Amino acid sequence: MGPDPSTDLELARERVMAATRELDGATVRDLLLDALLVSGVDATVTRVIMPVLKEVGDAWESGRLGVVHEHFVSSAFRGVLGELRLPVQGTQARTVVLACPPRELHDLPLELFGAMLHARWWRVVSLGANSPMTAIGEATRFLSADAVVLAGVRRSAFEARLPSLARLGRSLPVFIAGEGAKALPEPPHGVTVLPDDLEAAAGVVDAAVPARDRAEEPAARAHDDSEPAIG
Ligand code: B12
Repeated sequence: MGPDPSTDLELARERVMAATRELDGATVRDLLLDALLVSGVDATVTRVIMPVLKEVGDAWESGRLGVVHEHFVSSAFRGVLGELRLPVQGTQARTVVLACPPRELHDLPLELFGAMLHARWWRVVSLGANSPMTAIGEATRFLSADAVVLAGVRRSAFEARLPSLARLGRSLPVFIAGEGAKALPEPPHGVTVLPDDLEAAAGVVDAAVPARDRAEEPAARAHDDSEPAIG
């Protein structure tokens, strides 16, 4: 019998947390790349990266870890995610724009979500934190994007943007996520609130926009059951 992958991920989580306390970036990177290669993006994000992010966030808030750990973990995770982002090409690739609305700085869960969409063969274009709504609209038009996902912790991040969201929702599927999105009494027409669970949310976005040309392109389906290569 081979090793139990769930035990391995539990161990990886503990070791990533320990390396974070030590500010040991090389070990964090090695552990995460190993987990990604062995267990894939979904499992590594939901079972290792998110729990560590939560633990560091909570510990930072309560003063058990310093601001240094919060900055370190953000930067280390972004570095590893960057290494994953090999270009997704081919006619069946879909394009998603990710962004946080103006004045919203909590972008890390959204970046992790991007990695999960990338693994589902989406070309992910990330505008990051504090993105003007005009820039988000411009990016979706320029890229002929298939979907846009916005995330925010505070309800005000979305509340002040309802007309822009509704306008955007008339031209492509718009998804909003995070505590701020869930706190809206009612999202505008054309805008869907995603569940907290990143895997479930990735399923919702993935199902909303079927991959193009799949039936017509049997040769291009060689990668179908796999994720884009990890660099
Ligand atoms: C790290 C952090 C920051 C970092 C952000 C780093 C980054 N680049 O993301 C920095 C330092 C920038 C920051 C700044 C601020 N923050 Co802050 N921050 C946190 C902290 C400690 C952790 C957040 C985190 O990443 N958690 C880990 C993730 C995994 O969990 P989560 O955020 O709960 O997300 C879950 C779901 O909401 C969902 N989800 C979230 N995003 C997305 C996206 C998608 C696509 C999907 C599908 C799901 C999803 O996934 C998770 C499921 O478990 C929290 C407190 C805490 N302990 O959580 C405060 C917190 C979020 N911050 C808060 C505040 C108020 C601020 C500040 C205004 C000032 C301050 N007091 O610190 C500023 C400015 C914020 C701004 N203008 O946007 C408040 C928000 C309260 C509110 N609802 O209004 C919190 C809750 C702290 C508190 N208790 O007051 N912050």
